[in-house]
Amino acid sequence: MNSYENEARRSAPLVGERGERRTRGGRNLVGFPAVSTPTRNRADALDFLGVDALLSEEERMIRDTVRRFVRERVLPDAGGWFERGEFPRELVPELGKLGLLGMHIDGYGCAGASAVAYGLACMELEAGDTGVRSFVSVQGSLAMYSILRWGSEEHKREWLPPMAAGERIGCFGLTEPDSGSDPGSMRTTAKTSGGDWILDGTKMWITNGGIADVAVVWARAEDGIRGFLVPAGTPGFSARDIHGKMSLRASVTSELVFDGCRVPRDMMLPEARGLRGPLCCLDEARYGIAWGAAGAGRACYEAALAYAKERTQFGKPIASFQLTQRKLVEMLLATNRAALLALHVGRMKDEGRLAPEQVSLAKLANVRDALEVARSARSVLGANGISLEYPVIRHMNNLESVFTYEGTNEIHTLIIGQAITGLSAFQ
Ligand code: TGC
Ligand code: FAD
Repeated sequence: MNSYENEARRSAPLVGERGERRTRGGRNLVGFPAVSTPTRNRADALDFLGVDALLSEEERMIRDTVRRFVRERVLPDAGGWFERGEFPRELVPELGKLGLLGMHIDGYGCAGASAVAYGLACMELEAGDTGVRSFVSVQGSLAMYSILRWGSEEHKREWLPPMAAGERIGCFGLTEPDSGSDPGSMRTTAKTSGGDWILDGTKMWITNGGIADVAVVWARAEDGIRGFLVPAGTPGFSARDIHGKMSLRASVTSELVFDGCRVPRDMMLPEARGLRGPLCCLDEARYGIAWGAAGAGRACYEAALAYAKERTQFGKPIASFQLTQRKLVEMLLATNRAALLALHVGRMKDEGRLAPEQVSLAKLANVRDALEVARSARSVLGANGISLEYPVIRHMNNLESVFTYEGTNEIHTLIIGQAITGLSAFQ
């Protein structure tokens, strides 16, 4: 805040919160009856549409707690983790302590927060780094939610409390080398043998795979697609981390191999039948991603705005050039739209009226917008835009993965297309 703004705040008693003139005893200072003459409201560059005011006090408190955690524990090291291709495993128990793992699950040691509160947490985490939000999404919305939704009571009691505390890590194996957008074509099989299940096949691009204590694995059984819990160390199950990634570098991504992997009969998730099993879990994670992407976009906009005001060329701050202002305003439009959309679908989810195709719209729109914001912010930073000294190139590269995982841009377009036309492009 500059000294002029400081002074304006100090003399505020005569001006109400909404900008209306305050009077003393119903009369103005020269003794005439009070006439309300509203002053001009002003938008805040960092919360232009005042979305903050749409949150409850409790929601703001949760958001601020996660924001502080990100400022203290994520931002100082995020560039280094990305450069070294390192997932900050030491953060896992801290995420558990904050109640962010399985945050919107009720019971079993989980925080039982609202969908909006969970969304706000995803937004703040991804404003730090997509890898941290991805960890939280996979742990809570994919692995833990699969167990909650489709597991037996014993599965829930055994796995959910330690996963909520960050003492155990989960992963979610749906994608295969030849089966990505079309998981219905999966080749991993589950066959019964002597009262056990035998799993054979390969899962690819699995977040947390190499560090997971338990894998939720989707496989084709005689009666269709079923889900299984496979603890790390089970004979016939191995994980190999994927290297050479130029995106999501602060995240473990692995290949899971099942070679005659024998698991006891009761390790099947009894309630999941067919492709609906994994797809219901994807709805949960896609919802969090819509919020997360809004956070990544916001971080890029804020970095670009600050840089443009500081950086001088041709004797002026680059923020004064019309072409730069246009970029900043386009970023502002996108980030405000994203925050409003995320909050809107969050409220719908809390009211129990959010449809999967609406989640697709939010994921598609917010990730696409965040990627555009990141690319534009990168150009505002010039050469510094490619340096890990600034967060922008990291977010930009990370968002390329977010654009692809949990349903690509094209798949969500076709899901929405099917919803509005009644015609499937897939079959
Ligand atoms: P289709 O015939 O349409 O549906 C099969 C059954 O599933 C039901 N269903 C859904 N249920 C809940 N939520 C949804 N979103 C659902 N979509 C479909 C459907 O009602 C049906 O049920 P039933 O009981 O009648 O059998 O299936 P399809 O084979 O035509 O495929 C549809 C398609 C293409 C939309 C789907 O396969 C799809 O979404 N593909 C994208 C795959 C994907 O998103 N993979 C993500 C893997 S996990 C990941 O990326 C984690 S990233 C890490 C991180 O999050 O950080
Ligand atoms: P493909 O399906 O081969 O698609 C290639 C291109 O073809 C895309 O542009 C796609 O949109 C397009 N395409 C495909 N079908 C159509 C169509 N019908 N019409 C038009 N265009 C089409 N998976 C998991 O199961 N668990 C995880 O934890 C996980 N984590 C991941 C982490 C990272 C960092 C990444 C990058 C991926 C992860 N995935 C995970 C996998 C992810 O879900 C898949 O990459 C994604 O579903 C797309 O599959 P694919 O890469 O095989 O691409």
